[in-house]
Amino acid sequence: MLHEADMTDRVELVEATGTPLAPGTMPLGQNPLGKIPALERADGPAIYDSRVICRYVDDLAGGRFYPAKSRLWETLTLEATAHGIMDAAILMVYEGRVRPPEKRFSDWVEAQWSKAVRALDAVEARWMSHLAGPVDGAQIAMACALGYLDLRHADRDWRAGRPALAAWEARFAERPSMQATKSA
Ligand SMILES: N[C@@H](CCC(=O)N[C@@H](CS)C(=O)NCC(=O)O)C(=O)O
Repeated sequence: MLHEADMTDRVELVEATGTPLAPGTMPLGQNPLGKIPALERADGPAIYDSRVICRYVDDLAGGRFYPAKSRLWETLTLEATAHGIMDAAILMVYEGRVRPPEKRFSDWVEAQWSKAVRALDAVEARWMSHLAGPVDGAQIAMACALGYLDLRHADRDWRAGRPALAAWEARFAERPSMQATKSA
């Protein structure tokens, strides 16, 4: 969102790592939930949760990425869908990375993946016309969620059976914002 809004020069990025069990360098002072991202502001308290931060950045940049009603409700619902995919994908990662092997619960991991599958199928079936419209917060969130699936769950092959979404992602991934923030 910072890249799309042309605001990168107004923000300093600070690295943070941690998990629910070991918060490490997570910004606990800025976000009591111990999660990233959080945004420190010169003119007020820190704000957190990427949806809140995106709205804030968009507001500063002129409000291009959250359209007027009634499209706004679509944008927010599709954005929430992307966040749901990411939340499920992150919980799957934590199950493998944080939980001791003898306590891992594969049914629970698969249940999380089922959420992602249903959401991806819904996007393929019902949301392609929205994705074809003007770039908005939902499209940015969806592209990030798909990028995260490629990074952490490539073996699940989210593109299989979803040609429209796969084609959309390939085009969106060419945007300079996505190129500049590609996960290695
Ligand atoms: N809804 C939040 C989710 C953020 C999130 O889950 N961030 C992960 C990134 S690794 C995190 O900070 N996890 C640490 C934890 O859950 O303790 C957002 O969009 O900002």
